[in-house]
Amino acid sequence: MAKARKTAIFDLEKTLLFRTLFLFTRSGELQFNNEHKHFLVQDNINQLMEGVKTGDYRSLAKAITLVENNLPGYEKLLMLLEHTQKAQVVGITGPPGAGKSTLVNALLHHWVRANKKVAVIAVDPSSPFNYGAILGDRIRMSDFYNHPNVFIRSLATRGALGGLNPKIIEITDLVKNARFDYILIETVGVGQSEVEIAGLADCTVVALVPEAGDAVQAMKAGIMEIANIFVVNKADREAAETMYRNLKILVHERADGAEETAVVKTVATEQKGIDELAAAIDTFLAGQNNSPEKRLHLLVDKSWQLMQASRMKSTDKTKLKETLAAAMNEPDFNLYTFTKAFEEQNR
Ligand SMILES: Nc1nc2c(ncn2[C@@H]2O[C@H](COP(=O)(O)OP(=O)(O)O)[C@@H](O)[C@H]2O)c(=O)[nH]1
Ligand SMILES: [Mg+2]
Repeated sequence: MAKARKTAIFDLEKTLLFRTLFLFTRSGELQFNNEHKHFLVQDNINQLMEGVKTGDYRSLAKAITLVENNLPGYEKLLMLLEHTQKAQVVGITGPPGAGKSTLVNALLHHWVRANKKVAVIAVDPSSPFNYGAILGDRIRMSDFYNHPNVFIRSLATRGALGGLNPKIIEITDLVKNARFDYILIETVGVGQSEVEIAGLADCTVVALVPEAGDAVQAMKAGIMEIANIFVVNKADREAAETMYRNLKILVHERADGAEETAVVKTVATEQKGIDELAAAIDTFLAGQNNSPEKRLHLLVDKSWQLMQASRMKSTDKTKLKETLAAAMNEPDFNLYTFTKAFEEQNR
């Protein structure tokens, strides 16, 4: 009897301990939930947009949350966006471990010193800028979490094709309205994402490391298409010089007499080569021809993607998987009949 009671008390204590721990670790989410309620109660989308446009980071963070999660009012918010923004969107992509996050941090140092306002959107799941990272890591990896000229937001990829957040177009437009000089988007290069980031960014920087020589050969064609600037990071390593020379040959061959793609050597951890990189970015941005045709092409692309996303909104991939798992073993299974039926049932 006594033993049973003791166990019961112990269980209660354990439960309380876990509850407290749970609440503690999830406090970020709790706050986030309160924000949801806040939206629902006040429905002050106009006010929120005003906040975004005056550069209030809290408003911007809330607005991104609203759009990222399709919360009530997000469509209205998007329709309030203006298209006269000056922010330049710079994409940084490359394989995991190339030093993209470190480069972002180094560029922040450079631009903040020049009194620029910079937003960072990190879609790299392993980025130290990512929410998931423990606090200590975030503090160690970025010197700018509380800097007035810097806004940092990380986004989950949410299994989107190509490793970008499915709402990246909308979120980038939102951040553009908050009057930054630069918007840096860090994405890990996984096949498609380099291509997608190239459509989104005004300038795409591809970060590579000396050891990536073979990888470059393998993905040469695709990567040459999208890179506006190559960075050979970790130039403190021996193989950097070879990598640099090989890249120079590649860009020279490709240019065929026209302007060559810049190749910059950096040691991001030591802030080396960052002035050159920032200069290369500005040179590229200044030399870009913003022809009406190019703009039209990009807008068509964006609009197309938005429509696609909106049409697929009611399609739940988990449910698709479950339904398919049951159907695929039927002797008369046919993917086309199945898909049509699934579509009709889930309209
Ligand atoms: N030796 C050296 N290490 C670097 C350099 N830049 C980044 N690193 C290190 O490489 C690792 C991966 O960097 P990170 O920025 O997280 O790479 P990401 O995955 O591309 O974002 C970290 O341990 C960095 O400290 C560099 O220029 N030289
Ligand atoms: Mg990273």
